[in-house]
Amino acid sequence: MKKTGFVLAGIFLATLLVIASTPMTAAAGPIKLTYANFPPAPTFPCVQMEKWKQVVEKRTNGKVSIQTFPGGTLLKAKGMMDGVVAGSADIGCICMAYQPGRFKITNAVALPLGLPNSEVASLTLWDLYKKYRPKGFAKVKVLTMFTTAPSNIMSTVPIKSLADLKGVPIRASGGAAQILKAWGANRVGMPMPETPEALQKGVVKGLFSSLEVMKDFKFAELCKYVTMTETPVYPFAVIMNMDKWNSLPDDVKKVFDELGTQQCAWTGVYMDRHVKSAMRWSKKKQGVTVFRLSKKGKAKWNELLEPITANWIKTNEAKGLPAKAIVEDISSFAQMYEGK
Ligand code: DTR
Repeated sequence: MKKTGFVLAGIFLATLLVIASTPMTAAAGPIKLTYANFPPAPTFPCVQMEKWKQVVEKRTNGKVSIQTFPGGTLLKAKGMMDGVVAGSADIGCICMAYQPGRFKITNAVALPLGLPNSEVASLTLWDLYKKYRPKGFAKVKVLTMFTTAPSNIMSTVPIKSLADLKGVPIRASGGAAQILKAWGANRVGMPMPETPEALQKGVVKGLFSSLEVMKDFKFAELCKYVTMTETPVYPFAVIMNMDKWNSLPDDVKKVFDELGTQQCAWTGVYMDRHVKSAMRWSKKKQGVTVFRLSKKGKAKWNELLEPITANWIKTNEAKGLPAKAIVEDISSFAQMYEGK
């Protein structure tokens, strides 16, 4: 009996040793990556995330598997960048407007420069990033960038003129804040996921954003009015933890890099189309009224925005940033994508 006990113990120990010494790769299935996003699943940042996941898994022939976390379940809007740097998620999607000081150069696309749609603005932003490689992104691998469609005012009260907008509490973040202030609104700042509650409680009487949210967040149920201002866009980035990126095999890195521009363009095209369908739904099913400013009216609204870009250039040139060149590059890149 004693002998059998020894033999059994020996077999057990030997098995343990074999398990412990088996190289990790032998047991490894696909490379698993987590991808965090802050807004709910039906919104465009998450739609593009699912698209990217699907294409990556297909192009790597199942070598990579992406687990997505929409709705702030892994990281929330303001903690996204630091969370990815720290490795709490391998990949994350950030809205740069929520940390305006951190992403100065790329946030310049949110100046009132008249970028016409998400497709043009997204490709412009991506080129801007590649040209300037801003320090704010030095600690992460940037997988892609894109923007929203131009912003408009969605409100629970009709806003047909600057007089109607005066003092009205409207939610907006980043560069859009200055624009609302210039028009005399009472700007209230918060990330998008907090907006439904603020609208419901009447803390704000509207929001300033791209119009796909009328459907994706069902804002059309509360905001029965839209005032077309058609500026500005909001920039986004998809970032990856640097160590995780460095640990990827070259063929996988190649697939991710190849997708950078494609994902940027895909998201722009998706966003522009989705804004149109969301507005058809809002008008037809929710009885939303859209106000368009007259030519003269629009000129007046735009005139109030002129000092914003001029001031941005002045302040940032003084801080050593090539601010004038950045603004010129944005306009000139966009003109190419517009076919001008
Ligand atoms: N306009 C920005 C960004 C934004 C636009 N659509 C969505 C949807 C989900 C999250 C963010 C955004 C904003 O107002 O926050």
